[in-house]
Order: sequence, then C-alpha cells, then structure tokens
Amino acid sequence: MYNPPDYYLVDELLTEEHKLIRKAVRDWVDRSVMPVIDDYAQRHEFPKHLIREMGEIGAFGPYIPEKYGGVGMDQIAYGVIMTELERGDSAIRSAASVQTSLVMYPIYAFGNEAQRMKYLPKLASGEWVGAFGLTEPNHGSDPGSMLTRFEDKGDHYLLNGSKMWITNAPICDVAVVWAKDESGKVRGLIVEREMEGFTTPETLKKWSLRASATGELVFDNVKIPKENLLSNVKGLKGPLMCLNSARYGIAWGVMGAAMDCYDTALRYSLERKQFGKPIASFQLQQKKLAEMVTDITKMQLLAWRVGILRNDDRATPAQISMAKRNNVETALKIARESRQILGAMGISGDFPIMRHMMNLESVITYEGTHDIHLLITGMDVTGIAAF
Ligand code: TGC
Ligand code: FAD
Repeated sequence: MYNPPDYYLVDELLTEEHKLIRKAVRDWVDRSVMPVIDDYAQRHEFPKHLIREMGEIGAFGPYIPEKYGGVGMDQIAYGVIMTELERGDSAIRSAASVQTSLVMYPIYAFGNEAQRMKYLPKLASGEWVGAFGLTEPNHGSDPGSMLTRFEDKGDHYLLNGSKMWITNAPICDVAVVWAKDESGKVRGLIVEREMEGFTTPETLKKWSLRASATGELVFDNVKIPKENLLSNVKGLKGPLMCLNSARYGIAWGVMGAAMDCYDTALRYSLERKQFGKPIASFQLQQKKLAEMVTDITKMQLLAWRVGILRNDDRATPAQISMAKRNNVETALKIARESRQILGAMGISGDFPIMRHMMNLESVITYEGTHDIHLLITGMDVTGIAAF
C-alpha cells in the first residue's frame, strides 16, 4: 500500500478541500492507472480510455472557473492533482498539464467569451483533447525564431509550417498553435482536427514517456477562420505565460514519481535480505534512503511556497523555473538511486521505478531544458541574459 513520505508534516499546510481532491485522484490512480500503465508503456501506447475519466475527476482545468467547466480551485489544488497523476505515470500528468495549462489556460486567458464557451467545457470534460504547438524541428529552446507563419487572406488566415515533439498531437481534437503573423509577431491560433491540410503524424521509437502520445503538427495551407485567433495576446510572452503554469505543475508532478520510487525502494529494502539481513540495515542503503527523504521534503516545501505565491499572483517566472529545475533533477536522482536499491528488480516492469526514471529524462528536457532554467535563474540574479 502506497505510503508517501511527509517528513515535515507538509500535509498540515493543506486544506480539507486539498486533501479531498488528493484522495479522489489517488484512488482513481490506484483503480484506473496502476493496473494498466506498465502494459501501455511497454506497448508504447497512450491509454486513451482514461481521458474521459480524467475529466470526471477534475484533472482538466482545476483552476479554470466552473462557468467554463473547470473546478474553480486554487493553485495548490492543481499542484496536488499533478503529484497524484504523476505517481501513476508522467504520461498521465503530461496529458493533464497540456490540457489544463497549455490549452485551456490560453483559451481562458487570451481568448474571447465565444472561444471560452465553445472550447473550455469540452476540454474540461475530456470530450476533446488538446495539444500545444510551440517547438519546431529547428527551434526548441529558442522558440522566438520559429518559422511557422500565417498570412491574412481577407476572410481567413492561411497557416503554414510544422511543430515537432508535441504531446497529444496524434489524438488531439484541437491545438493551440503559436505562429508568426506577417509583421513577425508571435500569435496564438486554435486549429481544429478536421481543418484541411492539418496532419499529426505520430513520433514513435521513444524510450521515454512511452505511454504518452507524441507527434508533429503539420500545416499545409490550412485555412483558419479569423474567429480562431487568440486576440488578447501578442508576442512570445503568450506561450511563455502558458509555460509558467505548466512548469509550476511539473514542479509538483515530479514529486509523485519521486515519492513512488522512494516508497517502493524503502519497502523493498526492508523485505529483501542479503548476507542474512534486510538490505535496509546496511549503511550504504540507509544513506540513499535518508538523502531521498530529505530531498523529497525540500521539493515539497519549494512547490508549496511557489503555489502560495501563485495563489497571490506573485510568483515570478524565474521562481517557477527554479522549482521546475530543482524538482525534476531531484526526482530523477531519486529514481536512479531507487533503481539501484532494487538491484536487478529495479529494471523490471513489475516495479514502477525504471518507467518513472525513463519518463523523467523527458521531463528534464521539455517545458524548458535543465540548462535553460539555470540560465533563467542566472539572468534573474545578474540581469544579464546568457542565452
Ligand atoms: P525574451 O526576449 O526573454 O522574452 C520575450 C518576451 O516574453 C516575456 N517573457 C515571459 N513572459 C511570461 N512568462 C515568462 N516565463 C517569460 N519569459 C519571457 C519577456 O518579458 C518578453 O516580453 P516582451 O513584452 O518584452 O516582448 O525571449 P527569448 O527569445 O530571449 O527567450 C527566452 C527563453 C529562452 C527563456 C524562452 O524562450 C524559453 O523559455 N525557452 C524554452 C522553451 C520552452 O520551454 N519550450 C517548451 C515547449 S512546450 C513543452 O515542452 C510542453 S511539454 C508538455 C507536457 O507533455 O507536459
Ligand atoms: P535544443 O533547444 O536543440 O537544445 C539541445 C541542447 O542544447 C539542450 O541540452 C539545451 O539545454 C542546450 N541549449 C540550447 N540553447 C542553449 C543555450 N543558449 N545555452 C546553453 N545550452 C543551450 N514542445 C511543445 O511545443 N509542445 C509539447 O507538447 C511538447 N511536448 C514534448 C514531449 C516530449 C516527450 C518531449 C521530449 C518534448 C516535448 N516538447 C514539446 C518539446 C520540448 O519543449 C523541447 O524538446 C525543449 O524545449 C528543448 O528543445 P530541443 O529538444 O529542440 O533542444
């Protein structure tokens, strides 16, 4: 039975509402994700049947107002949900991150009322799946140099270009796509699955996030109705504001993967005997476990504090970068150490550790690489951009 650590009683910082939503999501993960996730990951397939259930438990748009189908909760609730989902698998958390932070959030924040009413309730319920297109084959860390463009053709826009490494692309019904207008300004467009010239080839052969659907978004003279422009934002700050929300969610999410690894390793070390004793009795293994629980405690406090700042609308992008960078690196370290504690069993699909570890190799790259977040902190403290 999963028993996540709470060494500094961080639970006391949560409200009853946070604990209730956590329990509901944890129960759902136990019931619907755990029994199937290893098989889906081994088959390199996204468990699409879970999308509607995720809508039912409030995983899509926890902080989007109820009027638009969201749950109307705070940023801590969003974080708690992300932790529970990523305990199941980073792919499940990814699907929720993209839907909430990268698709629903921009439509809510930068769209008009008609766009909110048309898209948000269907995205919240999981009837529609969303994708977010920023990265291109030749522009990842530097999205400002993107080549995807659209022209004003009078009664519509004409969109051309391509996006790569896009979560949910092969299964998306709608995509929020960032492209340059004729003056070179980055703008957001809502692209719908059935628009002619829009295709979404799947990216296969991944060794990481195997239970997530990743692909390209290809636009070959796609006619976009003018009402699909997100008119309330211009420039790169539009997608970067969405990333603030998603990066924040990741800072919480990866704690779920880390706690699952720690919990698995602790239990295994108490049961597994070598040289006539549980391996937990050896100092080398205790060092690993003691450092893991220390690191998890630090992650919890960082995530909680940045959540409180976000609730007050005071969290800076650089504070979010620090939390994302620190927590993903720490989770990956914990996954690697846990895997060693299990010895050969650590590589088996009978335990979740190797799957978490491989997933975290993507999480440390997407939503801004580990290096880019360090440079964001460097810029914040020196005032000099080193990109
Ligand atoms: P720069 O000139 O610094 O900034 C351009 C404009 O944006 C503003 N800005 C921000 N605004 C809000 N939030 C932020 N975090 C912001 N960062 C910058 C900035 O003030 C400026 O505004 P204005 O009004 O002056 O125009 O931009 P730059 O081109 O030098 O690039 C900066 C850099 C490198 C930090 C940025 O481009 C970056 O973060 N690169 C990393 C790219 C990235 O994170 N891609 C993620 C793609 S999506 C994804 O991975 C989804 S995975 C989902 C999943 O499965 O979970
Ligand atoms: P590059 O930018 O080419 O970087 C390569 C290396 O160079 C990295 O180590 C980087 O840190 C380093 N580097 C780059 N610039 C500098 C610099 N100035 N100084 C020092 N080092 C530097 N994108 C989306 O838009 N939507 C999605 O839904 C999405 N989902 C993804 C899902 C998965 C599974 C993966 C793996 C990626 C996804 N991405 C998505 C793309 C992701 O955001 C990019 O991979 C990421 O931003 C890095 O871009 P890149 O891979 O092109 O690496």
